[in-house]
Amino acid sequence: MARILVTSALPYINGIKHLGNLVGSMLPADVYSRFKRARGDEVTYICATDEHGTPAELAALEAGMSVEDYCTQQYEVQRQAGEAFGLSFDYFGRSSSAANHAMTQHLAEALERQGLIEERVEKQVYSVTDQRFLPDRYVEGTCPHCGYEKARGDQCDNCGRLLDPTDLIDPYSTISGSKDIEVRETRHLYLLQSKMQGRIAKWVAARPLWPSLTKSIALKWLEEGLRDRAITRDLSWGIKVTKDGKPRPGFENKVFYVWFDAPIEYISATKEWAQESDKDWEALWRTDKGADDILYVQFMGKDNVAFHTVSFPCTLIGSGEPWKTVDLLKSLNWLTWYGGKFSTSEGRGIFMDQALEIMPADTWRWYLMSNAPESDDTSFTLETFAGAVNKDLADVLGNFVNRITRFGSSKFGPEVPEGGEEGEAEQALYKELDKRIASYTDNLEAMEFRKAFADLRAIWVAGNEYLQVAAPWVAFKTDPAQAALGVRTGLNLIRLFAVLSAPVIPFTAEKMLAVFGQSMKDTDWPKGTAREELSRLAPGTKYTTPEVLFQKIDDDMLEDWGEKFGAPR
Ligand code: B3M
Ligand code: ZN
Repeated sequence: MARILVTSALPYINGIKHLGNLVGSMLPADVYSRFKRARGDEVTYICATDEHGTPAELAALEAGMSVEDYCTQQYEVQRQAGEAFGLSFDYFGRSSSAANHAMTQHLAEALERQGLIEERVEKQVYSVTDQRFLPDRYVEGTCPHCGYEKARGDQCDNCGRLLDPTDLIDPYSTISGSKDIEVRETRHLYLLQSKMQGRIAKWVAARPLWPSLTKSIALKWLEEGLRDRAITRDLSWGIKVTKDGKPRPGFENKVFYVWFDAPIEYISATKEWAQESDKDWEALWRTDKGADDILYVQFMGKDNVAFHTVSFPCTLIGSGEPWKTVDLLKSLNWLTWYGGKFSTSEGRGIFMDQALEIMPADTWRWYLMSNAPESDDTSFTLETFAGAVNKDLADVLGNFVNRITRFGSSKFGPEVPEGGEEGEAEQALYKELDKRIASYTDNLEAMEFRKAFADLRAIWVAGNEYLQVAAPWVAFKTDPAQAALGVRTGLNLIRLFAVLSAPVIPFTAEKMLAVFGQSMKDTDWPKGTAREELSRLAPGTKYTTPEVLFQKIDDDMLEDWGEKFGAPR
């Protein structure tokens, strides 16, 4: 039994997440956690909302709420959406928690003791009208290179050149549109990442298990050379800056940068979870307290990889304390909305709450994971979603369950029937399943989700093909014992399908197991041969006939949804 710590990138607080966010981090982390738990490993899956930074302040302003109240409300919205999607967090915390304040201040002070923090004065754009310093992306103006009028403070989207906000001609605040902006001096804490170059390079080189997308992003940053970065900001909402546990002089109106405190919340949330459930958080995070044999796995979208392969490790390793760092890092590409961008700020795409209003969680989970944006970006369309639901779930899996339970109970009563002799049809089934289950398990282990779920689909198909050949409805007329074997094998397949499918469609898996009065709690991942797995339900086991598992999506529904979500045609 392995001990595994799983974290998924913290969803930002400014509104409910869309399907692209979901498949980019939380959903694959959940599937992996469920798979590992089913195999008997001790998994702790931690997540939280990421609550600091300018976007949170602006979202609260727009909602006409205090930022505290806004975050509390949105936390609850996200927590509920996660639960409705079956995300099996052991703990879902908040980066604004007292625990995270304390841990963030602790780590910053530890870094300072290691000589890795320096106060520096820098110039920054200040909006007099908005009464705030403007992060680069909130300043726009005319590009000095190409004349594009909506160039952002960090980059011109027209000519692609990197910019400094002070390069812009006629700059204005994107918050208010005001041109009443000036450059002011401000003092910040800098984390001296340049001094960490050698240590981080060595640490990255010692992570052989990282997939190529992850590794290439980390190496690119190392090649460019690590740069010192400001870890404080001029904002009021956030974690106060301290020195020796007291407010740091000159930093009274400043807080830590959101990207400094957010990953630290992985630790703080674990600590909160441990306090509530009487567990040992240090055994998960401190290598001097037992965390050296933890497998730590992170999940995130590709835009977050640099922060997790360079910045956060700088914090942990630079502190000089024995923190556990990530072993495996699964990064995902983008899910696009018909080839374009899902967008929270522009409300484009389908959001977690809306998704569940129209179809059950398992249908989305199946579609998203079997089409996970792994090697490339993947385009979401309602049509491909309908295809996955109608073909894979309704025709292949749902229909199988329905057909066999109905036929079996009508001919043999509500118990697994006995009799019949194994022949070629069963042998062929065992052979195919042995191969596929091994491959499926390996692919889940390797977090190759698309491949894994292609295997799972093939496993369901193999069951259907077996029924086609065994044809108990034909055999029944001449050889009821042979028909009983077909039904018994079919019923056992339902149980096996449920166990194998539970990581991705947990709600349906429970319904399938309930047919036999079982639940995921009483089962474990197949260890034996397919033949052994398919004799687990002994003759005489009672069973029921479930409701239709998956409703199909028809053209009218597609049309409605297309309009509702503004799908491009
Ligand atoms: N909140 C993801 C984002 O908003 C960010 C992840 C933090 S993980 C520590 O893009
Ligand atoms: Zn330009």
